[in-house]
Amino acid sequence: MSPDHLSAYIKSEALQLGFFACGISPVTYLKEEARHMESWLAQGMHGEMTYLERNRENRYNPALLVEGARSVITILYNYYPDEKLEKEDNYQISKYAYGKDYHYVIKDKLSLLLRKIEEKTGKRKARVFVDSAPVLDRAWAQKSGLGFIGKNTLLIHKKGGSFFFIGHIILDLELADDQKSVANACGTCTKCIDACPTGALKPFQVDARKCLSYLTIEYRGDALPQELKTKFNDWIFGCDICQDVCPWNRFSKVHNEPLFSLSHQLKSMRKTDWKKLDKPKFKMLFKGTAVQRTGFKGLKRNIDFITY
Ligand code: B12
Repeated sequence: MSPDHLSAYIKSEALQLGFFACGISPVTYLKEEARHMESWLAQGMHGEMTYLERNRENRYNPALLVEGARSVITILYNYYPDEKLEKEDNYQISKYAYGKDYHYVIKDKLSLLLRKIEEKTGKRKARVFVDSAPVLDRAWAQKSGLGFIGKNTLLIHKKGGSFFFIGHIILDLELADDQKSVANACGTCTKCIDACPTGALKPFQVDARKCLSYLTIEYRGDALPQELKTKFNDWIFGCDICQDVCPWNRFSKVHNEPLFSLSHQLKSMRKTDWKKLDKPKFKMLFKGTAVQRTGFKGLKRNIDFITY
């Protein structure tokens, strides 16, 4: 099968599996992105996410992650929900964490896609990646023509918005790549920057130390910064503000993954319930979800911080 036919086959199988979009890029060294990441790290903008300091060369060069790597296949998986948490008398959790943990859901699907590829090409040297690996997910999505990097630093698809997860298969297969790149389409809009309650955003740059997503999920300290106490806007896990205000998200479409749907128990929670949250209830509500990353102790810290 020629690289062109194989690429067309891979993309149609990816859409069959429910992915919103699929793009392909040849493995290259991410020189520009490396420069930006080095300066971002040097300014300490990653806060306590020291894992971002490790494996830097792997992050900039996928050929170090998979022997003989030739192509990066990138998928977008939609998580925009039909039902959202009630805003009235309630605390907020990011839409990406409503249902089951996306790392497992997407890894399973990418493994299925890899099997489909190997049915055509025989066994490959290949690995699947979603979020937690030393791979610059948005950079490969952009290089594969799947969208542009917005001023909120997220990958924005012009027909679908930004409520997507990004995943990859990096493999030793020469493929026809998507030569097209999508030009930035933020124009003069600064809605995300203006709406961020903590001023964490500058055009194309997040100071993670001020980002509510970082503070509610990644920051492990016992005490959250007092000066930001009134800025949490009821967010207790993650934050969607810079996406909710983005005009490109008027194109968001409801996802097709039942595992990402809100449970009725979570839907029925209100502020009094959150204040009374105990470990057994936490387990019942969040087993197998991304909220496990902050754990009961972390979520309780976030709730107490904005409640008392
Ligand atoms: C660390 C991290 C965070 C950190 C830091 C965020 C950040 N922007 O870096 C925190 C905890 C704050 C965070 C928050 C969120 N995250 Co996060 N995060 C990551 C992670 C693990 C690494 C990102 C990274 O490498 N950052 C390094 C810095 C340097 O990146 P950067 O400042 O954006 O700059 C990059 C580019 O913009 C580019 N760049 C910057 N300036 C310029 C200028 C030029 C000229 C060029 C060419 C390039 C360039 O180069 C840099 C390197 O790629 C990725 C997964 C992955 N492995 O990539 C997920 C990831 C980016 N997050 C994701 C999500 C969903 C979120 C949240 C929406 C979750 C939530 N609702 O709470 C928020 C959004 C906040 C925001 N506006 O970014 C998704 C984004 C999907 C998408 N559509 O883009 C990802 C891709 C995970 C996934 N696989 O789906 N996240």
